[in-house]
Amino acid sequence: MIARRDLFRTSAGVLAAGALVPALDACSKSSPKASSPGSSGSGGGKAIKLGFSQVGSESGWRTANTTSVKDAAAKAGITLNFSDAQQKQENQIAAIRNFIAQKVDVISFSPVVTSGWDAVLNEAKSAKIPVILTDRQVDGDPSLYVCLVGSDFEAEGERAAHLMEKVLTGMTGPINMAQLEGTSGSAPATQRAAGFKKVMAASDPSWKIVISQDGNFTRDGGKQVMAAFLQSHPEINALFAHNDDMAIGAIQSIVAAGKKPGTDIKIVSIDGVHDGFVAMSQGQINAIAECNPLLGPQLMDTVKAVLAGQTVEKWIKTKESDFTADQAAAALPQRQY
Ligand code: GYE
Repeated sequence: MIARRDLFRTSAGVLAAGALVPALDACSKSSPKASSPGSSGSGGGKAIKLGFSQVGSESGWRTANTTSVKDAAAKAGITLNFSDAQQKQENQIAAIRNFIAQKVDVISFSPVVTSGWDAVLNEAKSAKIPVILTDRQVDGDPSLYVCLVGSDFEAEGERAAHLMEKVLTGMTGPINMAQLEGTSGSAPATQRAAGFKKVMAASDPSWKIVISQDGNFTRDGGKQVMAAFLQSHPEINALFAHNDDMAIGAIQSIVAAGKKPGTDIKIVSIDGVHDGFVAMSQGQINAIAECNPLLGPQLMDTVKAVLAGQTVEKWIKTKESDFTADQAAAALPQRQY
């Protein structure tokens, strides 16, 4: 039996956090489908079948996450049935039903929005297939999934606000901030906004968010929404974007409006993908709160542990860092996504 501590320490040095739950609590106690630890992979035995429903391909973060999941499954000898939901909840529900019909051993998905999952998760429960959430949370019955492997988005919002405090240090006059929100109803959009607001409320009272809107985590969304913001609110001098891709889209509209991104409009975003780091090294993004998409190895470790009947943490968090523009050029060559 592998010790739990070792199990959740990945090569990236990521540590588990949160409450311990029996891995089979939600689903597979009565009929564990898995074989003993080590039955998958290069040795003998049948490979574990994992059904994975991805949100889509809206951002650089998502692309890196998809690659990480696919690579880690291959490395772990897990047979992956991968399905792309194109940012639509109905596609994810259909994919999960499909996985149930195919009798996969485990289902994992990154829920596009937080609500509306209990019915399909109950179907998985009836089929005794354990469900592991990855990346994003749901707000329904927590007994319907074993655990979540993913980031603390509220903490990311708080970290982004602290970075904004740093970036705005020394600026005089009112701060008229714009916010580009991620997909409405998604965990990262709701929680990043909440974390940011919480810190902001305790910061300089001259800060205000003058406008905030959904840019759907895409470059094009960020570009379109920022163009509209600049029309209606030419006084904007700071931007909080819920991801790098929207910040990069916004930069195009800021330039088109004859302003200098990173100077006339200070920009803080979240993720830390390659293109975000490039924009930061050019001074167009002032700071980034990292959100690590490389969840594949942790997810595969968790899949094996759950099927082996081991106890896992209810929320397996990821370790992340903060970066400001002055650190970007030096950090860029080491970035893994
Ligand atoms: O920040 C964004 C992506 O759920 C953490 O989704 C993820 C977010 C990520 O589209 O770029």
